[in-house]
Amino acid sequence: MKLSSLVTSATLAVCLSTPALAVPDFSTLVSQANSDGGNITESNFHSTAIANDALWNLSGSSRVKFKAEISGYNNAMGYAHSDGSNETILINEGSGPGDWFSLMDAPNSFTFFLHTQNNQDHQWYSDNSLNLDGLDHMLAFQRIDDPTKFILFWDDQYNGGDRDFNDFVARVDFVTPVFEPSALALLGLGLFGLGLARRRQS
Ligand SMILES: [Ca+2]
Ligand SMILES: [Ca+2]
Ligand SMILES: [Ca+2]
Repeated sequence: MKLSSLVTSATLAVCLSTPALAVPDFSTLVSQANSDGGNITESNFHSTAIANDALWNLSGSSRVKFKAEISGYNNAMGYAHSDGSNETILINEGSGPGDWFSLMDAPNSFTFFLHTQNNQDHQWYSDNSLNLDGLDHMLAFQRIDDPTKFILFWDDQYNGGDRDFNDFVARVDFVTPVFEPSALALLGLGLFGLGLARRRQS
């Protein structure tokens, strides 16, 4: 075996054995955002990210505000239609940390999106299926005293990057995530329907 192919195999083996980077816990996310002026009170939020954060509906006077950014790229955030079209930017890292911006022009069932000014000008969506790398780029944590209020943590790098989820942090008020039944729930519903049909027949 040539040295070059040995090196290639060794590199491949190292790459394959590198474990996926762990997503930081909520405490870490909050303290990092606060080190950049985020001003987030950790105890106000549930510490586990919600499972269904792909699509959202308006609920009252929906609004967003910029919190923090720890990233080498310039990022801006807004919303898009559920298919990723009609992207509209509302906030960026230059937005005043206390300034709210209205989400009221967003359609129902919209996806949040992050525009990353890197060489490729990547667009990341809360709906993972729209992402070029198919990965999760946004975590949403719900306020304990108000289920329509959330804090969003984004990761802006293609293909996983460092998975630090502090590349853009925003608050969002008066929105509700669109419920997406899991595959298991759908299977359960199907079996339930089958059971009903059998009962009717007998
Ligand atoms: Ca970062
Ligand atoms: Ca997500
Ligand atoms: Ca990152």
